[in-house]
Amino acid sequence: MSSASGQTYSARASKHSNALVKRLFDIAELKKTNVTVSADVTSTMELLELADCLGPHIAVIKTHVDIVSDFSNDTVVGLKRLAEKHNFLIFEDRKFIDIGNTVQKQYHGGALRISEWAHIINCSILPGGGIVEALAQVASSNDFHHGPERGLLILAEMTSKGSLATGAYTTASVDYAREYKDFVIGFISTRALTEVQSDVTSATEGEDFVVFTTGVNLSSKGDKLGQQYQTPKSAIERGADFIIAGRGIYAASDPVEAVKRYQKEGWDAYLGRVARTE
Ligand code: S5P
Repeated sequence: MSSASGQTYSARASKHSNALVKRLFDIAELKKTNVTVSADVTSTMELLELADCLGPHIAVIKTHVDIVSDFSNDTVVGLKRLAEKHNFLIFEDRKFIDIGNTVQKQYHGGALRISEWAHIINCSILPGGGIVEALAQVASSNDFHHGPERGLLILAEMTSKGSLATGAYTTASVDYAREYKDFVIGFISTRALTEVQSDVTSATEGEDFVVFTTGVNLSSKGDKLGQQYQTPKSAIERGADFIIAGRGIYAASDPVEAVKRYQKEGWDAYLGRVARTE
């Protein structure tokens, strides 16, 4: 596990050079939560209701706005308002995976205009480093200085059965993160990756990438379509800084009671990890 994993969120915030990561760690510490809810619902009303009732207990809301059947400017305005009200960040899980010229248009324009409202996005590095360069160019463009602070997570591993995001792909994810470390804030992965051995790059002093782990569920081991789950505790012990849970929270009979359980289990596991490193 990376050395950063053993430190508190506030210690990491105080040393981090990236303003968005500082803010993320500050939110975690202030609200005592490392939960990202994956709000995979299909209408604006459901999305905003979830964001409002879960808001006090989450650090980040993860969206798939392309599954929201009535997506419009109201969806974005509502989400932004709730992000301010409850102090959480917005992560659009669009998983960009194309040539640079295409992803620039997908990030910036189209019907979704993701760069105008999402603090965090993610991409696969299957197309090579050009995808990261292209997204970084959009994020730093002068056209967007009015938008939110922005950062990228590299999809370095996947939780689905038979995933090909392993081995050389995962190592290359770490290499690209290091190459573009001003824009890449971390990884979607099932574990801390900074000790991955690479022939191309090595960790720099104080390297601190944020690990978001999906496939987290307290009561299920997986679904019929290949999803594979671990618990919040196991995810944090393997190096997750933020746990991402979808159906375990939003599909529970009482999502607020559920999010509180994920919050407590995630936070206790984090405190345990930090205490063991002291
Ligand atoms: O490897 C991955 C990467 C992601 S981003 N596995 C995943 O499940 N995800 C996303 O996390 C997926 O798209 C979904 O939005 C969420 C998991 O949802 P759950 O209902 O299975 O917790």
